Amino acid sequence: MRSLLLILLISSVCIACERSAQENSNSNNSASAPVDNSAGSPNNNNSSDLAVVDEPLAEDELPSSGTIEVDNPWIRMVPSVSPNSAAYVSISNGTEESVTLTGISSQLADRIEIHNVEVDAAGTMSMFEIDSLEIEPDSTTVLEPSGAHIMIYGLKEPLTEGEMVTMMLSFDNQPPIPVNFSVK
Ligand SMILES: [Cu+2]
Repeated sequence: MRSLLLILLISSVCIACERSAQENSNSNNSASAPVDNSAGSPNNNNSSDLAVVDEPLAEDELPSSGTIEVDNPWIRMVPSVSPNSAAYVSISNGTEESVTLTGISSQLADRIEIHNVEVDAAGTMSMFEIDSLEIEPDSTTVLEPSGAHIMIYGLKEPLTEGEMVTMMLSFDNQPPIPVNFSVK
């Protein structure tokens, strides 16, 4: 029964994820339409220059920072009736030693766990708690929808779209890092 509930929950999270990805791409399309209409204007050239500048460096070109860095931290917006949500973030280990994420704490919720997902032979995805998540030296571990994630149980207050929520990431051999997650 418990695992059935988990499966239902992860499927609804995945469906919500796909829907929001679709909405994003739709809104991107409509936002870019006016630019297409003004083809040949100087603005058009500027935007393509910017696109080149914005292109992220390949992972192996990133300078070694010597520290732990996070990118794109966000929490999934859920309706106020939903007590649970999930959070995602990319964690880069710029140190020369392997670093292990050991936990997440916040006033936001009753319980926060690190989860991973697996797909069985029938293609059914389920999620399960893991004690920790290792990040190799000079590498980035991405927590993302349909992959490893931060599971949030028992929200103390409903989430508000656009708000920032601080959660503390703890590691085995590094000081804890406070991270501002944006609700979206
Ligand atoms: Cu989960």
